[in-house]
Amino acid sequence: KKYNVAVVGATGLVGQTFLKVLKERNFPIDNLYLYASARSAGKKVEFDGKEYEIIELNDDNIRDDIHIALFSAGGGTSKEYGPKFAAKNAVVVDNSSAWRMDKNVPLIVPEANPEAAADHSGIIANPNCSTIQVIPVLKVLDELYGLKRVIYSTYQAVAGSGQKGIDDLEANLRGEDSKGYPHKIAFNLIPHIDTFLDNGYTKEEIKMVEETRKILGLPDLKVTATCVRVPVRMGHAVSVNVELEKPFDLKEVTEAFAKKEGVIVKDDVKNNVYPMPLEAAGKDEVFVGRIRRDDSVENGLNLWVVADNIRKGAATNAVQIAEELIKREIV
Ligand code: A2P
Ligand code: 11C
Repeated sequence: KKYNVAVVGATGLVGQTFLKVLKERNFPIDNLYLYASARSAGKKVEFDGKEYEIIELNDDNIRDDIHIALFSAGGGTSKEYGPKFAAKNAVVVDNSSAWRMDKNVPLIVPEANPEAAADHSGIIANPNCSTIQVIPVLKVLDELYGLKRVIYSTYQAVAGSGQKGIDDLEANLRGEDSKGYPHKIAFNLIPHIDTFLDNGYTKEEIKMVEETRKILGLPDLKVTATCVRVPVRMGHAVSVNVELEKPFDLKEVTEAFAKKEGVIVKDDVKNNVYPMPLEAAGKDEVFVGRIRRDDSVENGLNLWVVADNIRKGAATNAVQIAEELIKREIV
């Protein structure tokens, strides 16, 4: 069976990667509808050797034969148009933060909670990129030993800000100031992603906390995060400090990660092998290394997790969710 698929935000960094990933995974597409803003209407985009014309997203252009709609056109667009596509019987897989914490919206990382897809009411949310990449690894630990507390410190690439982030890094390297970031990012670190809240945390940090709890189904899990933008083009890295409920064996942990679908262990420090953004970029898996005990607490573990934030962190995870919908005959 083949499906009618819509991509909303088809001209963007994530939208273009949706198309790449759909093609690579041989997604069973019957008709493809590519939406973007009025700015791009009529523009031609290629997919699988065929040219498609960009459709302007407005109320009159929402087709009623769409089975699956992949959205990545900003939170405002998802808030407004997600329900409108769902009302026309499409299942929306939304990459924005608009719907993630809505209790009627499943938030899914297929390596952890694919079964949540069954409870959708037309919209399924794709988590934030920095959250997605740590979940497959945490899921393994939760199943084996139980999670007690998690501390994240992130090192996030400029591609997380879309094309404008990449443009700022390149402009800075030419000596120019940033247009989007509040400071220069080249040769710098900015401990500020998304906006600040009254409690001194950024929204990005709170997203990591809340989304981790929701996806793992652990509403009381102790989690905290510090999120930092780094002058890396593509690929987020996260230092993850975990306290487990039960004692663990390091070799057993490493073997369990290696067995987990979608996770690749890169941990051979004698030969300088550990995950890095340059190697993770362009890949769909999550890479984990620097696996070592934290002796400052009982059952403590330190990990270093890297992934392509536009692939596993956005497009690939969303397409995997769409594949689950087909596999589970939900669509
Ligand atoms: P457009 O190219 O027409 O502006 P990125 O994350 O790389 O900035 O991409 C954002 C994507 O979301 C683009 O495809 C962009 O289309 C699309 N987009 C932004 N605002 C709207 C809107 N109001 N309606 C439809 N698509 C939008
Ligand atoms: C970043 N994580 O790296 C952000 C981008 O909630 O989907 C994605 C924001 C989101 O800047």
